[in-house]
Amino acid sequence: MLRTEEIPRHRSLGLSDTQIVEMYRLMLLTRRVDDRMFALQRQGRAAFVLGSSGHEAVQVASVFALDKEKDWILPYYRDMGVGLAWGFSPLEVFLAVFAKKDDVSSGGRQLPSHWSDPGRRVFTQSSVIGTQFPHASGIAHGLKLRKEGEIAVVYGGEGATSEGDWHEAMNWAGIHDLPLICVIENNHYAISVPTEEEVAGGVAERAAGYGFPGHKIDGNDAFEVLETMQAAVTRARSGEGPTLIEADTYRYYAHTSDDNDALYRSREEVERWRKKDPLARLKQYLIEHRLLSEAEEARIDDEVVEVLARAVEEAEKAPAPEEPTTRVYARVITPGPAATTPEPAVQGGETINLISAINRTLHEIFEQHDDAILFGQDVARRKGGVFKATEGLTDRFGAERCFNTPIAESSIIGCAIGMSATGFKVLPEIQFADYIHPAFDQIVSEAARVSYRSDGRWNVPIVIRTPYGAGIHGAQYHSQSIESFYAHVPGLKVVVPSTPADVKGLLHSAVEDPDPVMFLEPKKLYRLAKGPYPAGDFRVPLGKAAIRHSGRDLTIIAYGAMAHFSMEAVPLLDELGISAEVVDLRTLKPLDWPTIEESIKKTSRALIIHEDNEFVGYGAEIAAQIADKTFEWLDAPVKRYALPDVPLMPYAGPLENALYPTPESIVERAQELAKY
Ligand SMILES: Cc1ncc(C[n+]2csc(CCOP(=O)(O)OP(=O)(O)O)c2C)c(N)n1
Ligand SMILES: [Mg+2]
Repeated sequence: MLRTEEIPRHRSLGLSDTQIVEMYRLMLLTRRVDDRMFALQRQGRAAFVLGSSGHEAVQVASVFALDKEKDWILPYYRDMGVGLAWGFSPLEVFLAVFAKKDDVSSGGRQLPSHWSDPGRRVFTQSSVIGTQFPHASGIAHGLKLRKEGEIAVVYGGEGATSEGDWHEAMNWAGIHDLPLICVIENNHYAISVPTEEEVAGGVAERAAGYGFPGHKIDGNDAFEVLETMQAAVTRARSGEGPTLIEADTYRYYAHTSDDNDALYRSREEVERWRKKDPLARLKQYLIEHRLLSEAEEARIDDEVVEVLARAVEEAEKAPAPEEPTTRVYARVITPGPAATTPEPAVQGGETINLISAINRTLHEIFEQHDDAILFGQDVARRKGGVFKATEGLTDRFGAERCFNTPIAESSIIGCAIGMSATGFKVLPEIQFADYIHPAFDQIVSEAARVSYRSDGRWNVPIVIRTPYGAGIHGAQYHSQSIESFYAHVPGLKVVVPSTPADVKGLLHSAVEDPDPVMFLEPKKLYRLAKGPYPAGDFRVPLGKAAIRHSGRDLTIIAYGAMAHFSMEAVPLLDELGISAEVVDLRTLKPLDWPTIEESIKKTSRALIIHEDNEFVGYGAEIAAQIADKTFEWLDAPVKRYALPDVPLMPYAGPLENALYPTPESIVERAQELAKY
């Protein structure tokens, strides 16, 4: 029996009687949504569903500790209770289940239960396990810089804590004492794999390694969840830093509607967990405290059933989406009209090299955009980057705006994505393109897809700068060309400058663009390419190639260092009586096709040059388009001058020299083509 003087648990945690009954209603609603979704799936009316039954306490109670008017959340696919408690309506839930046009999270482009809504500060989710954690750290970082007391909460399963992204994100959060709470719903399985086969040690214990508290709690006890969350919220809001919460729980349905859980767990095990059912426990509490009469319980039950019936009916009738090709980009760039004459020379301006131009432009960007932030390895303070691109930024603009990161490339990009969601212009630097591969997933699965998968409601205005290419005797891991990996991906824009003026014009344009831009810097040209640096406002639009030299006999299509060397080949070709036109693409995605087309119509011969391997390289696409669209104009086969299938570059000077194109070797190829 209760002692009369004892304060009921919900009141001691600051909840009114109405609020605790509301918590129960939301948990019940969550349970019933699940039952309804799985029934629809079995009837063939919904294609695929993900259950949350069993997880209701950790999901719903955790939200009761938050401020829904200002905090940010990143729920994962199992978080129906988080979604409903945060304010997604049953109608919104079923619009996603039926993949309808008005699905607020994705407009029917993403699986159901993948929550998203900028208006309610819910960042869009992919299905890639673990990628949300760096986003959350980036969001929390942005919120910390904004100093308005908001916090971020990210959810995930225990299986996700094995992903590198999780560790990188926790490390980042620990380094910066971020206002972040990470809630791990440990349901003892990652699909079929039991925890002991996937998690060494424990989840909560891992927080100690990152320098902040980790709590293991009974995730089926709504009060324990609320109490732990409240302490974590207080800690986060007061600037003390992150908290990791591992909530022990269990899921009743199979992993998804596609999974057969009988293959990896027994009915007895499920029944054992049902005895600890979070919903039944809260209901029992309410009854014991005379907060839920039989009549009230029946009324809530009926109301939930009716709300769901109406939501299903309305959602099923709602219109289907119709546009599969829109919102790939926040700003679509349609190249054209064609450039047909060389760009006028830049007037005035001091002659400087490419790396100085990058440094100057970054200073200008920081002056013009108060919200510009740059981070990467060794970029800060006096070091100013291994190539000096970021020299002086920390001193001039402060350590909040230009700072060093751990050697963890996935988090560099993932946190940039998250921080940009809070309104910052983020310029992550990857020290060498050869080391961007750990961030491939964050670039192609996340940054590139955010606009499309959120039906255009989120976008990722980040500029990823990285030095790329060979010719500096950097061997195999300081020489790679990476452009074709990224030019292949819808949602990205890919830029390669080759002159100091273009650095200024393109980098400003990239920062002003609302989409993720890969800004690939040909490091061979850092000191080699010199030219005037335009004064004042100067922009080169993305998606616009430059005719560097006008010619009649053939068109050389190149970019980066190869555009530079092609220009050095021009006078040599002139001496041989060959008039070469040089097209410097500058933007690889989107491609300025009209300029190529006009040039081919004039010269009837195409030589495409890049320092990447030829096979499935960027030149293959250009060659295919030329063959396809200008076939009647051609007088010779389309030629590529690119590198053989060798991991680029070998270290020994003679080996690299044998492979790396030079003005002289370009002349040879051009001569052959001109003769054809
Ligand atoms: C990177 C990645 N690998 C594999 C998968 C396939 N997959 C989807 S859910 C899942 C299990 C996740 O388990 P956990 O994090 O414990 O969350 P739970 O589903 O148990 O709530 C796996 C392996 C994926 N989506 N992403
Ligand atoms: Mg799990």
